[in-house]
Amino acid sequence: MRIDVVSIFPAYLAALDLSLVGKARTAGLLDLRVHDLRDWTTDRHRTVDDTPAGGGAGMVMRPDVWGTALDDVLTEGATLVVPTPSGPSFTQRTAEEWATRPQLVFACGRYEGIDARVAEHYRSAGVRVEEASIGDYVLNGGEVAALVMIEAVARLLPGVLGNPESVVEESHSVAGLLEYPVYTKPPTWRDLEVPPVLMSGHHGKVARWRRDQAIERTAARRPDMVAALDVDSLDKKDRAL
Ligand code: 6GU
Repeated sequence: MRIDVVSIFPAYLAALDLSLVGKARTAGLLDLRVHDLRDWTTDRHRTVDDTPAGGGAGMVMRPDVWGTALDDVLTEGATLVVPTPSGPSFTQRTAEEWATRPQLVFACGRYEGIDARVAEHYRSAGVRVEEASIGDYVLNGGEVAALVMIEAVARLLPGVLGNPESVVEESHSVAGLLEYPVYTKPPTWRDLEVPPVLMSGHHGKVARWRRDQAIERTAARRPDMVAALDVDSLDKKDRAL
């Protein structure tokens, strides 16, 4: 898969050299290219913004600079992602869907955002344009949101995760539950014990305990997810919620 990021702060994306995403790049599983939007400016001051039409506070990113940049970066079949707090929510389902696309191009806006004609133009031209928010809070620009979305997508690419079972386990989050708590050695630490069932070697009991914990945790922390649970996904031994 190819991922391009266009930003006026390309240094924000340096973290993508690290960890799992960095390894995916080195292994040739991910072709990731970070671009400086100012490379497409033509004036002496490398201007990317201007005052908002209709007045008001802040600055808006100019469509002409974005247009020349995106014309250069988009390839056939590309998805243009515009991170914005006013977009629909980015979820694990979004990540799964985007992981199947040939190219994702992230257009990271700053200030009050990118002139709305940019998204409109590429949509009319037949490009898949996806505005997306990573949560109900406001960041200073799309870069950190792009980092979040890229990591969520990259770890789903074939061959990227060392252990594909950890993706399957998470599809418990497909079943709509939070993950159960995890433990390692030592068996006692500061008077706290690893739950004895996990030391029992009884795989059936361990699986049942983990599922109970996942349900309890979800009920306590995310009642909204319990309300949305598909009844058919529950087994007879699942506790009354
Ligand atoms: Cl995608 N961008 C910005 N600027 N703020 C956000 C966001 C995105 N998602 C949540 N807050």
